[in-house]
Amino acid sequence: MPYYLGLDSSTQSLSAMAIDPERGRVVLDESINFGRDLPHYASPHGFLANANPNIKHSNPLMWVEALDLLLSRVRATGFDLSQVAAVSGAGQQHGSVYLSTPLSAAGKFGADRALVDSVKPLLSRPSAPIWMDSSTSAACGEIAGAVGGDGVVTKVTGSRTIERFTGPQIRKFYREEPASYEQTREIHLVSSFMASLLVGTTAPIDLGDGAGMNLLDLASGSFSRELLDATAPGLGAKLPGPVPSTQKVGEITGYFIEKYGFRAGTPVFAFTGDNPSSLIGMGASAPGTAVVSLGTSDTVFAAMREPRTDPQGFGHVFGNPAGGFMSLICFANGSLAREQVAKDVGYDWDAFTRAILETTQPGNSGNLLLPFFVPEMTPKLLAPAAKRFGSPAFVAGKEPAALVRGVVEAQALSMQYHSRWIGETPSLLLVTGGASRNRGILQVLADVFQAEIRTLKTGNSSALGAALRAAQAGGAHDWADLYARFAAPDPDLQVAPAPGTERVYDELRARFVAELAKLG
Ligand code: ADP
Ligand code: XUL
Repeated sequence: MPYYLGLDSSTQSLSAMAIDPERGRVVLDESINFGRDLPHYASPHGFLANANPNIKHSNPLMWVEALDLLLSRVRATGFDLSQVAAVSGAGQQHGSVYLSTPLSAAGKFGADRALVDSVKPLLSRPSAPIWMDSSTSAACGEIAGAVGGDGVVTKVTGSRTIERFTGPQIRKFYREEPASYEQTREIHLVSSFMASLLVGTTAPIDLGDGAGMNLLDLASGSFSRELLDATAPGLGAKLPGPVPSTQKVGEITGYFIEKYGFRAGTPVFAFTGDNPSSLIGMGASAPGTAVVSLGTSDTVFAAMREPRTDPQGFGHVFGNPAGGFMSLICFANGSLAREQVAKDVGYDWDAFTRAILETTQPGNSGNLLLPFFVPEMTPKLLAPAAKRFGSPAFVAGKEPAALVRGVVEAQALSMQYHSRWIGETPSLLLVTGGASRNRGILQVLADVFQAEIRTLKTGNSSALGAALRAAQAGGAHDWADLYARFAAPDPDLQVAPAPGTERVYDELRARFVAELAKLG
């Protein structure tokens, strides 16, 4: 005792993890899968179907209902929430929630009814655009144009204007639904929205996640007046924050005390983005360690030694919750692309792994695939481009094992090629996310990056990072101590590059890059 609780509101699930720092133990690890546990939201992968592949929205009420369901499950396990000394959390980045009544003016959530019934009347927009959305190119152009170009946006915010980032998403809403925008009094990121629910009032956006909005001036740590004006009228008044990631944003509200047994006065610390939270959960908040996260999206990130931006325009600078900044590059074709190939060839994950480790060889006998099954942000492709090159049988889609290796090799090549700007040539890569338990994928990463691969025992580094942040901010534990107890690499899992693979992937990389260039 005491325990520290971290919540992670990700694309496909909401998780709760609690730690006991004194004993160095994870004492709670529960999850709600939106598709499986809340099927009435018709979001098998956490987002709503849309005929336009560039539009990806979720119903924010699904996240609200998931919070009630998660906490009732936690209670049902017998876990005593009154032992929780502090809470923090994380959310999928960039997504935005629009409210006609600020949470600070909404009144108390009644414990006599479901949270979702109290929140529903507050929304000014029924759906929330999420990070997978790529429908805002016009808004990006307008914002960049108004402030003197993407060079200026990059200098101020660490990223050029990016379709999935919150500013362009807000501008699109303002342009297409001006009356609803006018009615909107408060706009949240997923992270600050979830924190607001817990404290029953408006919780501010933190600097870690706020940096993914195309609105934050990294140098001053405040929203840029020029970018606010270029995005939508009156926007500054609708955005709470930004605040440092270590800030207390309130105390747990009566609803959760009455319903689930939290202790009155439990502090809640700012929620951040899932990637900044993972940086902490991987024990990687000091420069020198690169992390690959294989979740719904694949990301590569590292704490920054010095300010730098991606000359190709795909990478980003976010706030490091432990102070300073982190670099990140994100790939939309992550787990869902791997799942698509597995489904197409009829393999489960075991067969998928065997296809890589037993049936095929590094370099895939010269077969090469472009892994863009859905619109991609790195490189920017608004239309899918899953092309195959190599033997006639492979091109015809008739070599199941080679297709499996093909998608994983191409994703690893793309990650490595597009993360060169980060300036770390890692000899050690820490890997996390749902797919990090797959030995086949880890071996390909080791071979392509020519780096040793380690994972942590805890697969959900974003939820763990949230629990560690609660412990650091709420319990005066220091990072080094927490990392030693919770973020040490799994001693049983260590994957090294196979001999001879460097040359194989130098050749394949050259072909991959040449095919990418042809996509324009
Ligand atoms: P997110 O946090 O973005 O919701 P997770 O990190 O929880 O995502 O990862 C979920 C994904 O992990 C699933 O979509 C699934 O494709 C993938 N996954 C789970 N187990 C395996 C496995 N053994 N091999 C490869 N991928 C896996
Ligand atoms: C990062 C990004 C995704 C989301 C979802 O820029 O868009 O990684 O945070 O996990």
